[in-house]
Amino acid sequence: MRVVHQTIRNCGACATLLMNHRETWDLFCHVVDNFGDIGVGWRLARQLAHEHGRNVRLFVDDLNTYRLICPQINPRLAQQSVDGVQVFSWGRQLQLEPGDVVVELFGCKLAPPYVERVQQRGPDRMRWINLEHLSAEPWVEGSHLRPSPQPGGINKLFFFPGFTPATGGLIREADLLTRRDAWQAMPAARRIALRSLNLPPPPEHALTILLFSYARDRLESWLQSLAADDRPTMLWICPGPILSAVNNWLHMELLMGQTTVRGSLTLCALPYVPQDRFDELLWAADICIVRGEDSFVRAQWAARPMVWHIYPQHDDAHDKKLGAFMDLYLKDAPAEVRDTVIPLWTAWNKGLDLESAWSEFIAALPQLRRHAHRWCNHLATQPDLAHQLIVAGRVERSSPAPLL
Ligand code: TRH
Repeated sequence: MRVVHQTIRNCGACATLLMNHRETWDLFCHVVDNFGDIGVGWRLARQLAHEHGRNVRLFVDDLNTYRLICPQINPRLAQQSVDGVQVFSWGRQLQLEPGDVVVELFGCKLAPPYVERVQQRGPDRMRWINLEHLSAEPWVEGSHLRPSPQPGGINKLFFFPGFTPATGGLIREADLLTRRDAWQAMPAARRIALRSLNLPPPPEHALTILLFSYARDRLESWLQSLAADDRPTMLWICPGPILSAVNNWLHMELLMGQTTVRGSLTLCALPYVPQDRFDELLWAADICIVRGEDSFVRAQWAARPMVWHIYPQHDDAHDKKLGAFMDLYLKDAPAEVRDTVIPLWTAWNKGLDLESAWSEFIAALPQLRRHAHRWCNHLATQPDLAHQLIVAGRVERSSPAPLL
């Protein structure tokens, strides 16, 4: 509540709006696979409720997956209040009147009776937004905020997150970078976080790596080289198929919460952790190996050297997306950064041998760290996604041409 009041004090327009009417925002999240869909939905729902004072209703079709990153969720309940957000099972949309703003995440399909009620309310009384996937491709700027006419005269607005001012930006809580800095300035915070996950304290000078990638080929030779290295490495392995790949190399089953050592390499299998704890792991690591969308964005806010394992698509569309992001990320980067990021990210994504690209990357860590900070500070000069979504939810949009 304190955050809400502070935001209200800082934003006259929001204050007027809130005094008159507390808007209800309906967010819809269909969990396709993994955690990215609910990861984005949950993060955004909390920010809209906490910082913007919206009455947020989050409809989710897979509460079991949701619970893994938010343990307060009871998958048996059709309706529950968690951290200031009303969480509904998917089917509850059939019984409820639509809110003032409806946000479909990633083009998920709403139930026809709910859509009919949206159409009945009409364009003057509500907004309908499709929050799209994140991409650094240049066409995103031209498609952001384009309306798509729907039967019943209401437009659906396409909202594209992105990395440039002409896009919808990235999710970033108002206090995120301050919290990160305060946390990193307190060695005790790191110690407590690691201890609470049963992780052994890293030896001095050890390299710490958070591994949250998709499964990939040729992981074994990389693990072998870490084990043979002079410098100790701690590998914090997130649950999922990547752990099975590590287990193949270990010839044993490392269970969640367990640790084992091979030469210079200490391998720790993490349990699922709530999103805020996940952020702390990114802040605690020297290198973040991340994937998909949300962890990829959070690693950028962590301002850490990172490797991005992009979500693989059947038609290889991900190659273009990866290239487009590297172009932006490395545009003003020093040569050592470009020359180490491109080979390692390419090798990681294509399942190639990693050893030479990895050792070059490690040799450039100080420059990579500086670059990660510069990039994070640059991104932070742009308005965050929730703020832009609020604006998109209230502005009359008649001028841009429809998106066909
Ligand atoms: O899990 P992801 O691969 O998710 C997605 C989905 O596959 C989605 O369908 C696809 O559209 C998208 O990628 C591109 O990766 P992502 O996006 O990084 O989401 C992971 C989320 O899970 C993120 O919010 C962090 C959270 N998380 C935790 O909170 N705790 C954990 O222990 C772990 C492992 C993850």
